[in-house]
Amino acid sequence: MSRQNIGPDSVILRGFVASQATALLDLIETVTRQSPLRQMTTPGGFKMKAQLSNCGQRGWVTDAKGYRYQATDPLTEQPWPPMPDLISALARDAAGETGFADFSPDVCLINCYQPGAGMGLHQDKDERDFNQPIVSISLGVPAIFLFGGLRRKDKPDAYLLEHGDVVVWGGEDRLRFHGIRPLKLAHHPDTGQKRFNLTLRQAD
Ligand code: MD6
Ligand code: FE
Repeated sequence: MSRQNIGPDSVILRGFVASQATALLDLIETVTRQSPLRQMTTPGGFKMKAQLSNCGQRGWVTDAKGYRYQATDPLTEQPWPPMPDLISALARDAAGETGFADFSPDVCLINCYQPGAGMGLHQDKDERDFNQPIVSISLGVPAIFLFGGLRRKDKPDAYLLEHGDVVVWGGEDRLRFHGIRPLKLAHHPDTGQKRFNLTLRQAD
């Protein structure tokens, strides 16, 4: 494992979950059998390019009414699948490693990217307590993560995120704009052409 600081309160922990990656992919498979990956629509009427699902007490959703966290999956009208212990434990360890003690995630957003899919620059600001960090786990095909500033027009830095890498960010970086460049066509032995990203938060 190696550590790369990307901001005053943000780090990339390279390979932090490499030895649990296969187990994590199996858990994603289990969760998404119950709450399938789907493309959601933004309040502005655009279909998101990444497919998403959630596990945990609540899940992040977007539709014509806006962005929010809610306890039920709008597709199944059932509660989201519970967050597997391995996922919450790894997120807590990664946060602790970075100086954020007592991180206790209640939401795990699952994003799935196919070749050509990316995510535009955005801020994560639907959570209640911005003192809590976000932990982000990358699996499968590598992607370029864009990490900007507090203003949309600030030029982002670009970092490669690979299978098993974890990003932890919070503190003064918590509201920085960020995104994912459209995924290049590539192959990973465990995921084929796809990239999965888990983002863990304490939303409530
Ligand atoms: C992704 N991640 O890596 C998209 N947000 O696929 C995010 O939007 C993100 O990685 C907040 C914190 C970490 C992230
Ligand atoms: Fe985000």
